[in-house]
Amino acid sequence: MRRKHRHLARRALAALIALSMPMVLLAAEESFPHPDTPESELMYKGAPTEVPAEEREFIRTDPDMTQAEWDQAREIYFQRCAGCHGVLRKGATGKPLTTDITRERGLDYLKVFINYGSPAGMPNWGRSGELSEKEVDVMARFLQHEPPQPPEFGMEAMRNTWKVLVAPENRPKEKQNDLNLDNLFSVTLRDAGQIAIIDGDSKEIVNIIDTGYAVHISRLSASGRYLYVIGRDAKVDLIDLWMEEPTRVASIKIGMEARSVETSKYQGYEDRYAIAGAYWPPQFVIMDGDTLEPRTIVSTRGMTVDTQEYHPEPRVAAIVASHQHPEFIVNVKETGKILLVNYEDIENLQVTSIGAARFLHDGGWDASERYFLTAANNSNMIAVVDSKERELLKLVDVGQIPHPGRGANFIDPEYGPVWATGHLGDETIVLIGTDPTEHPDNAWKVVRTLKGQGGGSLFLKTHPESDNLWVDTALNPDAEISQSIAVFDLNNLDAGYEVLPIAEWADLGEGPKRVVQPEYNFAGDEVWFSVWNGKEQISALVVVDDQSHKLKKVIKDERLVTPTGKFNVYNTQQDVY
Ligand code: DHE
Repeated sequence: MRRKHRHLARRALAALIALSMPMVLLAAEESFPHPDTPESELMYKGAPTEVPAEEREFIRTDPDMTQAEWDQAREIYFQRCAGCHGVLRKGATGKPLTTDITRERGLDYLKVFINYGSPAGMPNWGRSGELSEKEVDVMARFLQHEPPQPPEFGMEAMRNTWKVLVAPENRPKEKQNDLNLDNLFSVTLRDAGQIAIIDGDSKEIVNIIDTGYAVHISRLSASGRYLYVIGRDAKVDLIDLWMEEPTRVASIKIGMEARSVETSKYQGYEDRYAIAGAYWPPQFVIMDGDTLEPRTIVSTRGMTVDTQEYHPEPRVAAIVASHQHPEFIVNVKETGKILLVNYEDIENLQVTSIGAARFLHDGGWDASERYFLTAANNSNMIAVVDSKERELLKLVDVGQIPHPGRGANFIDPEYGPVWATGHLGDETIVLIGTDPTEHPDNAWKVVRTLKGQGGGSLFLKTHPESDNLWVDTALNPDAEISQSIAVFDLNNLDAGYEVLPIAEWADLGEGPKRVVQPEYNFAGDEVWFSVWNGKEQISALVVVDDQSHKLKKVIKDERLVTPTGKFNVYNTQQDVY
């Protein structure tokens, strides 16, 4: 058993190195026996915190490090440690590392800790060989200094980065291309800092557009004309799909690190506003939808939901646009609060704060688009918000580290309408009842638990026209599992799942070839998967026929570097999932 574990660990490690996610090295062999932190979760925290060196102003408070050591340590900290311990070291999913604690522990203790890790999930950086003896020593000294704080990023900084490349008055008055916009896909090319626009009908690449560093997600304006893309470097790009060739028409940087962007969807406000949430500084900004002109910035610093202590860097995670009120719904991760941000009068902004649970991350709507279901991932809960009544309905206990993406809505033959999530930490897929009117006994309860291929699941998807539920296991350490997909028959959930070898179908040769994020086409009769390989390796998109489960097309092109998220225009615009 232990040997198998090690073997898987080795394979996972090799795969992730190839995916150029430095932090994943924490998943080195010796750290896997840690009982409380699933391997897949350690991998998921893998992406570096990207605060460009020139934008960091550090204050050194003690003289016992040379400038070179200081620079090296802060780089290592931001790349490897900040994701768990927080930029300010006040603790997030990892423990606080403030100087009152680190100085009391002292140099030797810290060195042992960094070398050997802990059962609570701290990786064994030294033993795994990821940090040299010298680097462990530098880090142990660095941690006893006051944390260097990256600068704030207020209105002046934002405006300095804001560019309107094509003014609204110079844009087309009607669509200038023959593209079937409803079936267009925006595909994240993660390590290239680009997106690919792909025609879902012909499966041809329409064009490749440069965006931010390690692009994260795309979202659509309510009309479907404007595409918004955000990078981890907090750069937002606005793309006009009506141009002859979809082109960037505005861009802005809204901070130094970010993951989420959304647009106003309430009747009368279509395409009016965009909102982007930052990890650093902890804030969100409301912008004009057609130019990205920043209008109002709101800090998310504040008290945690449970202990009611101040948290200095609660990051903004998922944001959705309410269909019931002119509001954005903003997940604030570390404080565990869900903010309802009313955009009727952004000069006199009204923000309602709903206490949910810590570690809010991703989530989506139920099929009626009234209830927002969102993961409080390290709390192992799904929070349910009634966006009409503007209140928290329930915190539902689920499996270990739920990760729904936006989730999947369908009708369970026995329990009625449900919304489903998979988990990073275990193999389960839970179905939560979402119909308090016709099925009140099942509402906001786990009505069914399916067993999938394994942990490390990031995304699952179905479509109103489909009878299938597709579940990825992209971060499972077993290559066979991470490179394939499980598909459940929604009419016969007890039958288990079929496994399709998506990566094998792509026939790419070497590399980790993780199969990630199912996404439907407009008609709901095709499912697209990314086969996410290393930056220097060949990746692909694989299109599968939803009904027959047969391979329809492999889209292979040297420009498709590390494809991950795919966003069908219509489904994203209409919140169909
Ligand atoms: Fe994501 C969504 C944060 C790593 C692919 N990711 C999100 C959202 C957040 C988030 C807050 C929800 C946005 C919204 O709905 O408004 N992601 C983070 C991280 O903090 C984390 C763990 C580490 C990091 O440093 O970024 C992380 N994410 C990843 C990846 O490694 C993935 C698999 C590959 C990649 O491209 O980086 C990845 N995240 C995605 C995708 C979505 C996403 C594809 C959108 C899913 C959807 O269907 O909407």
